[in-house]
Amino acid sequence: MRRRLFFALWPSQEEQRLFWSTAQDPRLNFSARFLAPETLHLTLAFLPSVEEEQTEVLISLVERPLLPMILLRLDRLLFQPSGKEGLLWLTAADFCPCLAYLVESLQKRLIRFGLLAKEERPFSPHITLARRVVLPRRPEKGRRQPVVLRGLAQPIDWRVREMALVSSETLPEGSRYTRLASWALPTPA
Ligand code: 2AM
Repeated sequence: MRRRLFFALWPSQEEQRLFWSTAQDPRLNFSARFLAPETLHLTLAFLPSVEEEQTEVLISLVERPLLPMILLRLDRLLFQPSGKEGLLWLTAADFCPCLAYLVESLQKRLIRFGLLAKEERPFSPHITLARRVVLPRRPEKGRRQPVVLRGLAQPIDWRVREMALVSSETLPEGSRYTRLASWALPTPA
């Protein structure tokens, strides 16, 4: 059986609630399908079709000493166009190079072991907070361009503690995520 898997940075429950709350702002006047707080995460690598037997190989590819310390300052809500609607992303003006390092080293290993085709989309770190977002007014010009909806009055410093390998199933009520493995990231002493 084939499964849809992904590697992600996984927040604690408190962090998930904090991320979720950034979008609960009455000034953000749009229609959307908000995701449940306990599903929020930052995807590092997406593997759309993996044979179940390959899961152990995938887990063994991650070597704990290669995991960097990661601190992310999340500071903005972005509308990311997607077809006729869009996505609401919690993201940042700048990301620590440690994140690109982690993604590149993961991708290299996944490609080397034939588990990932060459990644076509440039990595654009984000936490999706809502799907099917329809803005009341969307600029005609540059309809495919992302729009910064607002900066956070108080940026969130996310000291990432966990990376996970997660399976994703699509159900009528939304995606169901199951963590198959997780790794602790180093944190300052
Ligand atoms: P998203 O948050 O940007 O939608 C499980 O579906 C996770 O994998 C989601 O976080 C989703 O990212 C990501 N994902 C789904 N389809 C993808 C694709 N084609 N390429 C990269 N990431 C994808």
